[in-house]
Amino acid sequence: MQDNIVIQAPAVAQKRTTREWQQADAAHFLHPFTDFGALAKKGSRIITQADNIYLQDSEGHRILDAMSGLWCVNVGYGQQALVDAATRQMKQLPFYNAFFQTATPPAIELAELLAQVTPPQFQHVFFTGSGSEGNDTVVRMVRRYWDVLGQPERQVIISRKNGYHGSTMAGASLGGMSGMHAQGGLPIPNIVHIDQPYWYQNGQGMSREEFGKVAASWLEAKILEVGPEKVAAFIGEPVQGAGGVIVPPETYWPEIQRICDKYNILLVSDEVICGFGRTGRWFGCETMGTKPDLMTIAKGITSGYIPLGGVMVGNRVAKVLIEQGGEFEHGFTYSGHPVAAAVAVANIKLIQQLGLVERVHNDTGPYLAEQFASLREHPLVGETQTCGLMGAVMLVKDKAKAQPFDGDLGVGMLCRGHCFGNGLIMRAVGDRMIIAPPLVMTRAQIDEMMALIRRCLDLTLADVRAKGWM
Ligand code: PXG
Repeated sequence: MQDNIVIQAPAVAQKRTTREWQQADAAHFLHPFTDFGALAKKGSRIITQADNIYLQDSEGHRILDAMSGLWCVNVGYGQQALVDAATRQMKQLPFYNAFFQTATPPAIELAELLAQVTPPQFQHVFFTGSGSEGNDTVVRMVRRYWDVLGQPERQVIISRKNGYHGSTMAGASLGGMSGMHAQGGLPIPNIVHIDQPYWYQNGQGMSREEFGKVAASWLEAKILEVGPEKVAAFIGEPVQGAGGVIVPPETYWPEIQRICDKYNILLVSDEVICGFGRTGRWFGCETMGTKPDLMTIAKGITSGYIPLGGVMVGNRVAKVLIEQGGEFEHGFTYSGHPVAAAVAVANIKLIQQLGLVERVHNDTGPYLAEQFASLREHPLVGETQTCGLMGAVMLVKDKAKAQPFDGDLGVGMLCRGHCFGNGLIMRAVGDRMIIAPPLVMTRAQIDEMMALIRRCLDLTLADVRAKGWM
């Protein structure tokens, strides 16, 4: 006999009005990266459902989600295969841990599948619940690696200003966001930063290729400043996502790889955004031509349908930890969560079946690049960049001089407001307008998105002129 009391739980009380949702939200829900007081006064936008690349809010508005939720819904919304995988696994075994010499079939199957779709040096994975936990794991694992090898002084991890690696203590420390460092006593010790490879802002007067090499040389300078015998690893996103879709010059990453090799330093590729097809290859490091020792993964691994992250551990590190490491004293309740793993397996298989990586590489990626390049004719647009299905449009005051607007004017936020008002989700990072749409997006949907982007740029231009800012 089964003791469980079966209650027919109602779905969320969808009957409430927008105002009622907003009031309850303001009364109880502290949102991430949000000015709590300001949002409580203004009221949240309530998203109630979604399908394919479109969201719907509580007022019935249809919105084209050009940010894939938060860089994660790679297969788009409403994929039944993922829902079925979660349902089946929840019924069979909703949870068991992987701590005490146990494992569950979905986690094993996912580990095996990841070894197939990642570059060949990766045969092992350490699961976490998020990208931030993945990067905390990276910090502990690289320090442990050098410790086991008898070089405990190799503690320093070099990362980049304006990089984003998450919001835990180590993740935020690795990240180069000054606003985050200003809260909570960050960075933690032995994490140092170099400047980002942002050609449009810092490389004017040089070709992109020249600048790429100069920006990479900052890594070597930092290694020499710290002392090569103290440096454990370098970490970076192949393309900086949250920093504003900063696509580095083609010369940058090969030079970074050369420098890491020269000083025997571990290279870590944070693939939380760039992984699982975003750049038109399975992983961003393949697009950039590097061979990392570790890769952080999350987001697109489940297309955001359920939280999951991890670290792919390359043979160089895995061999040392497995053969000489003893117990690695690190892990999370949800490391290898069976339901999350089952959804990830279904998601990766769906990406394969739909040929999404190839589609982005051969078709929609190049098409988006062409469309974004055509935006450069617009009076507000200083530069555009794309990589696979991610893109950025930089709004500037004077195109000829590459002169930005005064940051306090909030031109990017103005443009974002027009996007919201016109049924398009696009993010503003300062005055850089960015997109990372679901990889299922078709050419016709790219056309639809471009028409909305053009309209919003025109509306922003009209505002900026009316205010006399340009
Ligand atoms: N690394 C990278 C490269 C990321 O983009 C993380 C790690 C952390 O992952 P979790 O799962 O812990 O959030 C991220 C997350 C934004 C934005 O505003 C970007 C992220 C998260 C929240 C907001 O673009 N990326």
